Amino acid sequence: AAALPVVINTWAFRTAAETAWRVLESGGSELDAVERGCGQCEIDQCDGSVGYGGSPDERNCMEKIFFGAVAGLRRVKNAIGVARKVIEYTKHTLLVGESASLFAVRMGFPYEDLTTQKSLSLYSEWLNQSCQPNYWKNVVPDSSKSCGPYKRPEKVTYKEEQTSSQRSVHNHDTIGMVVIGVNGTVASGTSTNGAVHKIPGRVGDSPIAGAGSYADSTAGGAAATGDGDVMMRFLPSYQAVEYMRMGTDPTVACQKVISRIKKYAPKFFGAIICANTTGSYGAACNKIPGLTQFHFIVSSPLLSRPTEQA
Ligand code: SD4
Repeated sequence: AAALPVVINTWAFRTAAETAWRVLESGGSELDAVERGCGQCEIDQCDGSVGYGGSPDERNCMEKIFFGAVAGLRRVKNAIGVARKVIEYTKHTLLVGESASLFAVRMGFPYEDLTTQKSLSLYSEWLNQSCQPNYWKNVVPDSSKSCGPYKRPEKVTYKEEQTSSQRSVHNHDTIGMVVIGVNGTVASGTSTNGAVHKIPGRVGDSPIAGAGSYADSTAGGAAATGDGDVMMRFLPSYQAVEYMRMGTDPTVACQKVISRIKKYAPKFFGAIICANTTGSYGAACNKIPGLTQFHFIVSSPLLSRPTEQA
């Protein structure tokens, strides 16, 4: 379908889609729509894992060649709002960690505890499952010992790197959104808590330009979700936009991006959405057990209300 404007977002995050659409209807810019749409997910804690009360976080926000992102932001809820301030008030692209939080505070965002009952119980459940290697590589935990979180066991034996994703496919913790305005202006953004039980310091794909999302008003926009540790090596959002620039149909562009990653990581968990400046859109995912269908939401004048597709 091609009619403008178009709002497309990852997963069945309906309130985000509706918020972004309302922003456009009331005369807001494409970037406003992305910021408020993704921001709605931060408020709603979409799927229990975007926004506060999840594991540490990362996000981004971009328009044309403007890009602003924060990663490893702590104790600030509205990360995509902070990313927007990076665009508006700085010449930088990416701020990280406690210093990013400090920047947020200087911009007037509240600095607060983001822990919730849910995040506490997620954490204590995980603590009780002894010796989970999680994101460590080449480590087989010694089952006779309790490893505790983030501790590389003293006694290690080596094994092949896991090719399958360690992430649960039910762990949809990223909203990615692409907005194409009536005049073809493109904006995109993401917000996520990243990977659950990650090694502190980990930054995923979401706040990285061209990985988590990409937007270019001369071609289109794209946003990715899934195993960022694998996906960010391929800059999938940039690749999808470049395919569309060459005239590739958005669905085919998404499929090509996914199959390229698949060549190197056959079992990776991930999906991508994209839309071009005429309003045509597409999506693709890697079909793995547990993710046979990837849901996303499209809003356009051709659809009476935000429509979930798979
Ligand atoms: C990450 N890409 O930090 C994110 C996670 C995600 O659905 O998209 N989950 O790796």
